[in-house]
Amino acid sequence: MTTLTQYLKDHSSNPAINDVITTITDVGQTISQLLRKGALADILGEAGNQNVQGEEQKKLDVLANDLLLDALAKNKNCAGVASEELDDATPANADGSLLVLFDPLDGSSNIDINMAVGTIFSILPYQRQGQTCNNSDFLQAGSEQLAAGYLLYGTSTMLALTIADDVVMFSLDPDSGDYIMVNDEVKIDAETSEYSINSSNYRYWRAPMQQYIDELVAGEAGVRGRDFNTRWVAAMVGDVHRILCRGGLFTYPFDTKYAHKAGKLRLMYEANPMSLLIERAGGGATDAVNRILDIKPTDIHQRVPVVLGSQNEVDYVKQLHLEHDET
Ligand code: AFP
Repeated sequence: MTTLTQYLKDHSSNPAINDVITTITDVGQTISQLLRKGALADILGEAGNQNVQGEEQKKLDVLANDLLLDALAKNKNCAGVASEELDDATPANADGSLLVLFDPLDGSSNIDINMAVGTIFSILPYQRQGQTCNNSDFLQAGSEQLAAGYLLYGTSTMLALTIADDVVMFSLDPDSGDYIMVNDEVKIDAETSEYSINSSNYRYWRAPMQQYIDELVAGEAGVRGRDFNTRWVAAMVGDVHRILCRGGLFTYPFDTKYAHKAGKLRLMYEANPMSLLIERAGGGATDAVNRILDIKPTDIHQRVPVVLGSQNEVDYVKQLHLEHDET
């Protein structure tokens, strides 16, 4: 039985990364306990204010954010934090070598209906040790990430993590508080017949994405020659977890629903960490055409269209977009 602590000792040569991951997963245990209490802990419902995204914050959004922020501010290896819930980056310890970005509670619209939610985190190098960090220090491409992962607060609490070339999964033992390894080499099949998309946005998609979904819906009678199945958790962390477990394609594509948004998902603390996990598990992750991990960010809250999962489907979506754009 391998614990997270043992795994980090055996597979990570950077004690600072081990320390920060331990801080994040310790807070994850507290968030998991709070979620288990649910309505009994008076933590459900709206917090009564909006975040930088203009989204109504849930009480647990704020609580999870504050728990992570407080814990990381005390971690000497953390130079600063960027959160979905905060307008700007928060400096921590100037001598720290790491920057941490997170979505403290992804899928928070699921909280009040007792559905899966999660914490997504990304760890970047801090290049200006000794100086107070600012937003621009975080604007590094996803390929620069030193580690990434998520905690999924589902029927059990699970951790997916990549610190080297592979992806591993742990399950939290609520009795001991240990994260116990349950998968030491997560791999995604290139082929799949399962996809995730919020189809109510169909009329806002670009033509090649409409064509792609039309072909999946046509199933065996259409050009794809086989039937497909859909799943939509409405929490990226739940859809990505399913894909890491059994393959599939997840997309929140470019849409014209809100003119000023390229898509709904955020690059720095949703798309980048999830793309690193998916690629290292053998899948693909693009904005429909370009590799997400290559995108040079311009803002810590910028949004990006996302197509990720089983490689053959990610490639086919890219092919349809390139063919359409060539006509
Ligand atoms: P919330 O955190 O506001 O619930 O949004 C979750 C999310 O960013 C992502 O996790 C989901 O995949 C996606 O939004 C769901 O979006 P729709 O509510 O438009 O389906």
